[in-house]
Amino acid sequence: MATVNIYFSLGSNIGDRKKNIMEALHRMDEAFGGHFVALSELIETEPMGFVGGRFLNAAVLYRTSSSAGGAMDVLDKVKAIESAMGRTDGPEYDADGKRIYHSRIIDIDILFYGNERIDNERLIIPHKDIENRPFVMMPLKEIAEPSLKEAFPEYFE
Ligand code: PH2
Ligand code: MG
Ligand code: MG
Repeated sequence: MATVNIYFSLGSNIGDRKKNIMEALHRMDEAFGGHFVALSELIETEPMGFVGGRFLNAAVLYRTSSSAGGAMDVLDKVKAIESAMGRTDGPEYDADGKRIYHSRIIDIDILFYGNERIDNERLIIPHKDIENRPFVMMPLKEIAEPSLKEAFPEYFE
């Protein structure tokens, strides 16, 4: 069976952060039809780009059948999990078009979807700015397989 590797970043800075991340993983296992392949340590980080509580961040790898729905379907699934867990804020921008961030129960971001590069109104992959976000790159480097480093060496040198 042909498979695709999907790397995600997880973050929570409201409530019982560890429980939120564990619940997200449980829901992702269900949504993607199997247990994750690799999970990084959960690291505590200062919020970057806004004022709020400290985060727990992690990276996780799922391997799904490549005949499943594709990246947009994965996006729909993680957005549904965020909503089901009580996240209400949508993307918001300031007058200069810069993203405004809010504290959140759970954030699930798709970092890489196989070797695909995607850029549409809803989804940019590889995820934007990750090379400048230690809270993404530190956990990701723990779980990145050789195939990811070969496909995207610019993130791992
Ligand atoms: N997510 C952001 C913005 N800033 N800072 C930390 N430490 N962790 C995050 O997950 C995070 C952030 C946008 O999604
Ligand atoms: Mg995010
Ligand atoms: Mg997000």
